[in-house]
Amino acid sequence: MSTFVDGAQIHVKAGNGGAGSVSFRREAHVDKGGPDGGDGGNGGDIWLLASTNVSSLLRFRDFPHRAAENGSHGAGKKKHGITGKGLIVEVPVGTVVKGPEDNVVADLDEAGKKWLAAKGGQGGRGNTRFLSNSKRAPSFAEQGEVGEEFWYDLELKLAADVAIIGFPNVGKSTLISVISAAKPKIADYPFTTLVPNLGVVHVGDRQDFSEFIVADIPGLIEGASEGKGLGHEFLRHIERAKALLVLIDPSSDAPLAPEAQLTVLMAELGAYMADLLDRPRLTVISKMDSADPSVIDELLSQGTASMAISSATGQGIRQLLSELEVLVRAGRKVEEVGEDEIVIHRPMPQNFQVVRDSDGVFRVIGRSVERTVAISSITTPEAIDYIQSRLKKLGVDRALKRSGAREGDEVRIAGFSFDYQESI
Ligand SMILES: Nc1nc2c(ncn2[C@@H]2O[C@H](COP(=O)(O)OP(=O)(O)OP(=O)(O)O)[C@@H](O)[C@H]2O)c(=O)[nH]1
Ligand SMILES: [Mg+2]
Repeated sequence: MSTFVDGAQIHVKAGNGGAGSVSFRREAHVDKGGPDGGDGGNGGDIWLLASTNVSSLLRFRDFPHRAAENGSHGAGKKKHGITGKGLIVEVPVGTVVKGPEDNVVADLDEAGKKWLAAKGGQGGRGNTRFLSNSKRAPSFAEQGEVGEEFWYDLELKLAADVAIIGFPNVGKSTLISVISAAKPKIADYPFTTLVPNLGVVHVGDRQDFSEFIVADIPGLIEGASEGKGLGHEFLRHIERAKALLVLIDPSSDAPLAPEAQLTVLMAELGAYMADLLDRPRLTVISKMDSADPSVIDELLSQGTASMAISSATGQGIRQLLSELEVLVRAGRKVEEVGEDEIVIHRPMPQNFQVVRDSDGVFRVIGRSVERTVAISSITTPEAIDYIQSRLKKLGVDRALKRSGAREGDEVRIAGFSFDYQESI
């Protein structure tokens, strides 16, 4: 519908991988059996999922942090650690995710679209994995990899699920102020509302909840479809609403009788856009506290409206919300037909990079190299040998040389610091 933009930040922390274990078999008569340290479990991933259960980014503003579980550590007897539980974070359909440079990294524009926001760290390999002909008793294992951690900006162009329609002064703004956190201007004269107000309505409890967005728009009058009153401008905001809530003023001082209000409103909607008349719709009597109960009974029994409410006393509001929820769900179902779940993976950079800091230190950045140095007992000569030969294989030596590293220069990889040696 409109240009209302909801924004929030989310912080995601995927689970760390568990550490690999250093362990040796205990066998009778053998001093030290073969290595039997199991691998650490992988950390849980965090995914964002476009879901129609949520309509706004409000929850992230209150609490932006989301974390997945860590993998557990490996153990002796080749026991592998348990994979950390991943997390699926539901976001409203239409959420755009932006990275640190304001670049769009995901556009979750269809229900069921999923995006990997933070990858869990891989579990470290246990010492069993380092067994070779030359290394019969490897005394080191890998640390688990640290899970990815990011801040993202979330943006959502809000579209109303329900548009409240009615004559000026019928109580549209009062209603939205009662069912949502919206605080529109309310006054006892027509055309108080000049621009639409959106409000997020929560139904249900924490575990089983749903949300939908309601738009309070300026009042409509006869001729609105031709531009009278606040006219056209605001009918536009009704176009994409999934359901319509029509409010009728039953009081004797209303400018038109209830049936006539309904007739005029329907005629204006139809004249503006014929298929608005096919939209799921609920017609409700407003301000029931201020009207003669017999008038209300009559309107209900003759089918002019299906229920009555009072924003002043709260009568009928709970029932109204559950009826609206049903309408919104039905409207959303129609939209979702035929959609399959689409999974988008974010490619992880596998290469490494050598950068020179202002203090002259060479830093090597990249997943594969950082993983290599993540060995638990990096102090054993054996582990250092392993790291050196592995870094050489990955081409780190050559890359450092090309970047101008000289004998004795400091090289840092993921928090470890080495002296560069030409010969390694
Ligand atoms: N007694 C009673 N008065 C109500 C109720 N709801 C709204 N009103 C009053 O009706 C008047 C108009 O309310 P608004 O909510 O501003 O009406 P609106 O439909 O948004 O009006 P416009 O923005 O001009 O189209 C205000 O004086 C409200 O206090 C109700 O349930 N009972
Ligand atoms: Mg209003």
